[in-house]
Amino acid sequence: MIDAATGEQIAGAAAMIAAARHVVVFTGAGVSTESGIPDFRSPGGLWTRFDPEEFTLERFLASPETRRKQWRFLLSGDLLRGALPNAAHRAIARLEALGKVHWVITQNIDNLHQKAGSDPGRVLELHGSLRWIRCLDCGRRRPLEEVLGESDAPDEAPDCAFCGGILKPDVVFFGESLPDQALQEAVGQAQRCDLMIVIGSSLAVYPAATMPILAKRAGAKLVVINLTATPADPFADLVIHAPAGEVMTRLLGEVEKRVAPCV
Ligand code: CNA
Repeated sequence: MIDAATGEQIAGAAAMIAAARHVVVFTGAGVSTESGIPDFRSPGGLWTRFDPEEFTLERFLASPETRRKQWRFLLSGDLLRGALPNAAHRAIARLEALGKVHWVITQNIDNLHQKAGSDPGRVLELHGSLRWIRCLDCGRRRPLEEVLGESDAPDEAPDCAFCGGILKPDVVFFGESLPDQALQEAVGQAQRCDLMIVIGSSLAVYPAATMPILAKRAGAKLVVINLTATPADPFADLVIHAPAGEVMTRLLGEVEKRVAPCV
């Protein structure tokens, strides 16, 4: 339930969106928890169940056993593949349709912004996407579903059908660089926007977490919507500590009143 004070904060955020000319949304795992995908750092999050040390490129390459473990983790129980967008993803897509969100920069690998209707050409995936698989030997990039469709044992870290090389989910592991093009574009958008809205990120993972700092330094206003405190709270213009789905639904309603008034 949104209390009166939070309702006022949301109305304030809506006024900022209505007044802004170039709005960038920056999302993290917290925007997808309401779709049933655990985040990393909340209680019960993925790091309480898996060891982050396992998810380095070095470990992935080290042995078939660690590769199998990582494939199982990424595909476990259709956790990410079967997930559906929630109210927050849908509200972001609707704000885009209203011309009030221009780009989405996401750390997520779950494809839920695109599934909710955000223009795929305007979603920058800083940590890659689980819907793609890349061969580390021949470099071919293919849809996950296609690769899984060819495999008798989808949990078993399949080899490349073309060259027999090692297949890796096209997501950024610890120790890997971020995709250059997405990172450059994200930096450009962060510096160009006049309003950045952070939704569901602890802002603990770098360099992605520099985006709000870059935006603020370039003169943008900053809104943070997150369940818990973040390092950006002290310099944000508005901070809302409440669930993303409820906040974004209410926020969308408030923006619609301002930019598309009933006649
Ligand atoms: P994180 O560090 O786990 O932080 C998530 C934040 O979201 C926390 O501060 C929570 O308090 C907050 N949060 C959780 N639920 C909600 C909610 N319903 N409403 C509002 N806030 C909420 O995750 P970050 O994204 O900051 O860290 C970056 C990592 C997480 C990236 O490398 C991602 O690839 C990675 N990740 C992605 C997914 C996904 O694709 N859905 C899932 C888990 C982890």
